[in-house]
Amino acid sequence: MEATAAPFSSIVSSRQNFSSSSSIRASSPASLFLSQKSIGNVNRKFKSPRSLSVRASSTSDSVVTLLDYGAGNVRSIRNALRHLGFSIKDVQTPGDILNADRLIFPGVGAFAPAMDVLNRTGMAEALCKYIENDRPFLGICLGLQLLFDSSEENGPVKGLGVIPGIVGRFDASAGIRVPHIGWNALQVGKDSEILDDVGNRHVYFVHSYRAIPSDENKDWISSTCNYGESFISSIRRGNVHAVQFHPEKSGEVGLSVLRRFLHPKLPATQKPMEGKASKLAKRVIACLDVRTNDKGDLVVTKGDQYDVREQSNENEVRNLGKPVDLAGQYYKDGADEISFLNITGFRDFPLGDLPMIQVLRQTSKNVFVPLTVGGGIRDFTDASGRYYSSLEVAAEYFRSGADKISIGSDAVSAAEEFIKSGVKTGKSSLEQISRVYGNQAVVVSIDPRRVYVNHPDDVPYKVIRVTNPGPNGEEYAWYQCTVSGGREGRPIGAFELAKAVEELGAGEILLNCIDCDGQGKGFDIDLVKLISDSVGIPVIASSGAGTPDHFSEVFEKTNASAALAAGIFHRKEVPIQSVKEHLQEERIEVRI
Ligand code: 1PR
Repeated sequence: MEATAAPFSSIVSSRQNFSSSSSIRASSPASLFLSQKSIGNVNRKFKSPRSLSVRASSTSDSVVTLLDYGAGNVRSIRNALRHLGFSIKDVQTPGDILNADRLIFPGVGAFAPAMDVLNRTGMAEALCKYIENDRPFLGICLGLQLLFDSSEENGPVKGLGVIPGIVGRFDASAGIRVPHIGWNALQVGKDSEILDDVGNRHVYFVHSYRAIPSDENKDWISSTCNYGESFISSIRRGNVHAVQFHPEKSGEVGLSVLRRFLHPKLPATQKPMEGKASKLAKRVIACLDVRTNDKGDLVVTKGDQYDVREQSNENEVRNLGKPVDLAGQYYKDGADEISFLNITGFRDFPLGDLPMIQVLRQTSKNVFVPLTVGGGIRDFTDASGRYYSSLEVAAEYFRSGADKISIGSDAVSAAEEFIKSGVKTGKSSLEQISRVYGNQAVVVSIDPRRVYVNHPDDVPYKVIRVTNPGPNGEEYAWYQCTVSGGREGRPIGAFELAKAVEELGAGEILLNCIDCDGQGKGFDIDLVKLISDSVGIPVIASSGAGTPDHFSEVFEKTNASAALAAGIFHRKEVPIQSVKEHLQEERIEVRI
């Protein structure tokens, strides 16, 4: 049976609660997790871990204890555990840690606030004791990093000190994009057991910080991964495991990692496969543009150059299926990621009638790859005068199963303001959300339109020489950003916007192109090259895919990290697997 008591996160993150807007507005990362007031309450509730002894395993084999301190999306791990037939007991006191039969710690958010919560609540001490006693433990992502001596993330900040070493940031000057987002294969070293089914299959990473192998920690290392350098992707000593990747987001192979942790005696189905060095795989993303049609149903739609209405007398919104069903299908078909864009979010407040929240909750029950949601993320005051911060909107999306949120129109305003003033106010939705949830959780969606010019000096924006001249033989163009679903052009180019949002904290760019959208003639290579060469964060090429060749073209000619398509998948013209197979034939690394 599922524990009925509220999780630890609901005690410590009551400030994140949807009804407490004012407290969130003023929050810093640490204070978001634990206000002074709530620290007092929490501490009063906890007994000292010293007073508790570790008891022998006695509870049901189908219960797993989860340490959730409320900093992000742990819905996915909950869903994965339920999917595997386990029920969850949430940690509420340090004693719950010490008494756990198996403990999963899916660390999310930043190192410093996480350590702050663990130290203040007595959880740090209980965790160390639990691990010292070689009790079954699985740390995930930050749950691995916190085991080390310290981290440079907003630090140095002291960690739990279980494993020797310092967690540092990936070095972007080595020519890699930071954050490390995507699918990599592992080099599996010593017998790790939980990685027995992984072999050379890819698993999903999303992080900017990593621990480096050294003589001091080599006995702990069970696998490494290569991203510009070799870093620690998993550790194992006795019953203590931790992984830098996200098993709950790594599809079937990730579920097998969890299954093996939960059933340690599971016989090996085959000789454990050896991993091999790999490059970060290029991602293939399925995008679902979602809106309510004229009958009031939430549908997946798809436009031609952003016009989503049929060219019939009725002029209705094109209906290509149901969001949850299609997302489930694309997961089974091998999509590396799924994006939901609430395309009328700019006029309908996303938390107004919660349709996207329901879509996320339902989808995340059965889809174990990353989910991004966008549309309407901004500060908002409703008709009754109630103010909602964009942070609240994002928090609700993360709680409902999103791994990343995507900001469109509001990021354009933030970039315009930043370019004009040269000052980072820290108040834009982009800045606030990336500060609290990390920049890897924030995508900026750009909706540019090509504007041809005769001469590079014709406009004060970045102009490029285009491969195909304009209608009047123009050899140059700039890419004008738009807002409100392409309805309004703004005085800022895609190049200027991309540079500005990277500085403001975006972790990734979703680069659409209105001219190419729905045309099936290929991505705008000029645009994708311009932007992916200009920023150090991953760029997702979007708009125009019509054949598998278009995917290999964009990966061969530009530095895009991922390519996204909608129409060809919705209309079943090209299966996702055909795209993957084609990329493999072209020797482009993908997750199969
Ligand atoms: O501005 O923060 O509310 O976000 C609104 C979001 O909705 C933005 O991400 C914006 O791109 C998206 N959006 C708004 N209107 C439309 C529309 O189509 N009328 N969809 C829209 C944009 C573009 C792609 C599309 C690709 C691939 N969709 O995401 O899926 O172009 O299509 P294809 O493969 O069929 O060519 P905010």
